[in-house]
Amino acid sequence: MERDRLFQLLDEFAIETPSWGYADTGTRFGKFLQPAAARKIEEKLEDAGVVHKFTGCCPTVAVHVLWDFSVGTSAADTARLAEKHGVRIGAVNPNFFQDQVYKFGSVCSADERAQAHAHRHMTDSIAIAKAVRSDTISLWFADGTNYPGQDDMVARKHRMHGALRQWHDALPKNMRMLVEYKPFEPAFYHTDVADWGMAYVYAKDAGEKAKVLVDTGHHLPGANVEHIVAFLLDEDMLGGFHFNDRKYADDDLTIGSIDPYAVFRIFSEIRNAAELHERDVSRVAYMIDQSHNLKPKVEAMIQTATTAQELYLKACMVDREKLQDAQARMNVVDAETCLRYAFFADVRQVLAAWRKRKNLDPDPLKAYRASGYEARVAHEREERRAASGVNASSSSYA
Ligand code: RM4
Ligand code: MN
Ligand code: MN
Repeated sequence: MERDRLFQLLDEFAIETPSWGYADTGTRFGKFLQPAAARKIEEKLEDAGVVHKFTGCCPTVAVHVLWDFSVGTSAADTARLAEKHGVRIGAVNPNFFQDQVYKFGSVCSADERAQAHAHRHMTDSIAIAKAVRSDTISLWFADGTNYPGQDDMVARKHRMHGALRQWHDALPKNMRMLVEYKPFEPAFYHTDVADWGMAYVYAKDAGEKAKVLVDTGHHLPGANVEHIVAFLLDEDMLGGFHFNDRKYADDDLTIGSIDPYAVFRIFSEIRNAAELHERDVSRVAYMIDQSHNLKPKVEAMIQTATTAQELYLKACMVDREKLQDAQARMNVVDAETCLRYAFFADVRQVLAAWRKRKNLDPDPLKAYRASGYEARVAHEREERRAASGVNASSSSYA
């Protein structure tokens, strides 16, 4: 493929970073704190701005309503703050899992107080999305049960349908809602939106502004995620991604760290849909949902963005004509070789040239390290915390 075309595809490829990826996170066994980690939305946006400054491909930041907004602070001010740091607010993620009232679920719970609480939170979240001029509400439910017989799965399904229909109709015209699925955790017997098929049915039933969100870590082992992606794209039901990698469960590791070929195959199906099946893939939201427990946060995010670019670029380089020809001849080895050839191509030169053209350093991670940002904010943030009397260990999840 010609260099100009590859540059254009890179120009169009944006990946959204999550505010919670800049914060101290951990596992249920504990959390290791980093002096430079962001604790407040101001700091998260500052970090996100730095990631975009060095990579040029992370212009938006996903926010979590409960962790990033508080009563009394104006969401519009938060949007202005983002702009000050050179980024915009992207997907708005309501929180239907942390409040005590959600012990047995949110909209699927038989407890009407939990349902009402979830409805109020969704109304607030839509208002926040409007105020920050976001066009995406991203829904994930921890709803489910832990034991057989605990609740009626069908009654819960009906409750979910009702809520999603109502919310869909409450969305402004240009806003869409993404329905994320997950087969396990925190519910361990059944999850109310367990897989892509259920998410599809709920979204389809709710209306045309609802689409499916594929979190790459939310599948049972062995699932063919690129097939799911190709299928949803062809049905015009793929809303976007939460990218992360995993070895065992919902590990939230860095994209491509365990299996880069799997990410490449996902991107390859997207290019296939665009190039051979005339699908409009421009509204597919590429978002990151990772938890950088051990890595320095900003470094991890730069590594994430550049890895995503590399794998996307490789997928763009698949010779689709050759591939179609091999498929028509039913030559399995030639067809597979087309994918392998692109996957193993060295794209570093092309990426370096694209970055130069955009006045970016060809090596974003090296340039970031040379900037001394981490040491500077570690110092500033520790001082600020000490001055305000906030103890490092008292910070919440994000
Ligand atoms: C879930 C899911 C959601 C994320 C929460 C914190 O497993 O991936 O997208 O917001 O975790
Ligand atoms: Mn997710
Ligand atoms: Mn997850």
